Amino acid sequence: MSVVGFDVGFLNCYVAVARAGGIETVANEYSDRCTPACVSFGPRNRSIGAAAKSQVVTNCKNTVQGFKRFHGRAFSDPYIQRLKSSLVYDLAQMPSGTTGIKVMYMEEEKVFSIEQVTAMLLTKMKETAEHALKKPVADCVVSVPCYYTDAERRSVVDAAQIAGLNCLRLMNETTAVALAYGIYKQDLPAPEEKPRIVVFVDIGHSGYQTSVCAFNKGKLKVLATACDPELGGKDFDEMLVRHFCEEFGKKYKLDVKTKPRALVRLYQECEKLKKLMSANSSDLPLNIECFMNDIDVSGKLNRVQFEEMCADVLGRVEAPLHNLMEQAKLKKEDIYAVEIVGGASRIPSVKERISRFFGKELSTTLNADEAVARGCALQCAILSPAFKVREFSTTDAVAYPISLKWNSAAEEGLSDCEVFPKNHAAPFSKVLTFYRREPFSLEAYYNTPNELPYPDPTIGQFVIQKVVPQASGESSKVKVKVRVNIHGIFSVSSASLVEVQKTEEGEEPMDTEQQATPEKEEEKEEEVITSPEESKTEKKSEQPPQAKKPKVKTKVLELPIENSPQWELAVDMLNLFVENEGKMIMQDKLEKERNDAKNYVEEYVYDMRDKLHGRLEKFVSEADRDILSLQLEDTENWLYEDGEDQPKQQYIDKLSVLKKLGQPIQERYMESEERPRAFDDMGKQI
Ligand code: ATP
Ligand code: K
Ligand code: MG
Repeated sequence: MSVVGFDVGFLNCYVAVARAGGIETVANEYSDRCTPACVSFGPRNRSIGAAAKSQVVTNCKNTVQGFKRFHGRAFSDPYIQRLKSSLVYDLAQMPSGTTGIKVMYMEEEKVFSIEQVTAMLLTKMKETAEHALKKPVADCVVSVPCYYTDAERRSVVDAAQIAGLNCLRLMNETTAVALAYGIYKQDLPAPEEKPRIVVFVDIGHSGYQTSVCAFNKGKLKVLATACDPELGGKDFDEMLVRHFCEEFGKKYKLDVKTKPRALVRLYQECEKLKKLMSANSSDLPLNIECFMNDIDVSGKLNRVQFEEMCADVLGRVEAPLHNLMEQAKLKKEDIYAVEIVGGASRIPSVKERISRFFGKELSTTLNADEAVARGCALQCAILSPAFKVREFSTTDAVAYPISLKWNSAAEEGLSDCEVFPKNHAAPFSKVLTFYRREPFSLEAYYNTPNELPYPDPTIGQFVIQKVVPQASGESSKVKVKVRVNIHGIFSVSSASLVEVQKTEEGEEPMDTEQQATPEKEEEKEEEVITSPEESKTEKKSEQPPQAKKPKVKTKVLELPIENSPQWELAVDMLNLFVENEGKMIMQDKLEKERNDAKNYVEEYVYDMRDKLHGRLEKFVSEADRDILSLQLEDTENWLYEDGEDQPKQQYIDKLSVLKKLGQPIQERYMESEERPRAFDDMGKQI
């Protein structure tokens, strides 16, 4: 059992693991705890993370980044269509209508679904975790923005599965931060006392999330969340890029937007400049050599100018804070602390605005980059039976109100009911009662379309099958359980038909009442009356028979449900993606081995050439040395020509030919090195 937390950021990803010593953010193969959310496709393999990021300029059309917001979206979604033209790589429509990424991979044009691309990133992060833990990793908790809708969440769960991960919980990023904050606090109010109220702000590269949580000893409850999914570090970069495009246009007559490669470099330099600006208010230079058409460009900027050009972006910082406080019906005095995380929270003017809003100093007690991953690892530890960790319960909040609508039998037309209002506790189940003679369908949807980050408010269609009337011909009572699960995903989790059976005097009763399948996780549950019309029916059909005949037995029949959530990845596609990811992992491994084999040849050539004229000189005849030298030179030339791109075995063979000549020389050298030492040892023995 593994205990791992993954923060899948828009730009930066982090992996945290639980070990005996506690929670630890672990480094990747470059000794960096940050792994760029970047995947690059090549003629022979994929590169993921830092290796991919280094190809952003050289292989720009096949290097994808900034794909976190493509989950659960139709290709026709305005967000995708708007972004499409500004991306350096291509997007394409998947057969299902969702968004795919079009690249050249293995010398062929390929379209990968967003689930596959995120799975690739997760594969890399999984390897990082496995390397740190020195064992296979499957169980994990993965972070998502708290404003993610159902379709986005399901898409990420699928991505985890494609990467061979078992996602125990999708955790809202701000909630992960809240857990990382609360679990170590020794001085939280007792359960019966007034809770401590803390605001969390996470401003990353793509999105701005805020939440307000109530803490008591051993638990936290998210009271409300408010976000701007379109506000983050990238918007500041965008302003800088726009500024320098204009400036370089005037100064050097360059149309930067026409050259993807130049544009990518400008984005990189602007991001660096923005970061420097956080620590420095004086004029800062921006220089790029050979930027376009062999021209070196330069410019400069200071913080005051930067803030001026970002005034509109900065102006959006306060709205979610207002919204948050309004939803939670809290006053600024109620707030114990405001904890901020996320890379863009380091921008001084962002901090100032948040601080001014609350009228207090901001707390930065958490690691701004790693808190999300750490919170996820903590949650994974809590969920894992293999790991002992302080009990801490986390109740999250529903981000968008969820309604159900259905065809009403009693009245003509549609009826609907809000089953989960905004900020309703989650995970949570509710049982709805219907009276029906035949199968019926429920449609779940978000009832505040204006708040949604995408145009279609549909969550999914759920058909309750095999509904039949009672033997008497009356409608059957059908209990439908709906829930928002541990990932924050809505589903119709079960349905049952209550069959009324009359038993004759003296006759053995039929089956006793069966219980609906018990929930795996401990989850709060509640009965809801679907509508006044339904409850009227309830009285009508249930009371009279019960009053007359006490000898009535009921039997509960589980009913099959046909689930069609919006943008669901079909099972056969999912399986195919799992299989393909496995193949690509294998291909990357083979390519790595091939490259390693080539590198060994190269290393051997350089190493031997040096040594033949150095410490090995005395151990080889001139004639042999000339032969080997010639061989080494030939091999070097071969490596740059025909040998540049050969199967692994070719390199192994080349190396063994060289070694056949080199090995005896090295052995003679070793022997002579060992001799005096052996002599010394003998001396000691005597
Ligand atoms: P998201 O949370 O939107 O998925 P992310 O988690 O990848 O994105 P973070 O790693 O939290 O994002 O933050 C990255 C952003 O923070 C980038 O825009 C980066 O330039 C910015 N950033 C990092 N350090 C600084 C700094 N010192 N000053 C200004 N901005 C910074
Ligand atoms: K991050
Ligand atoms: Mg983040």
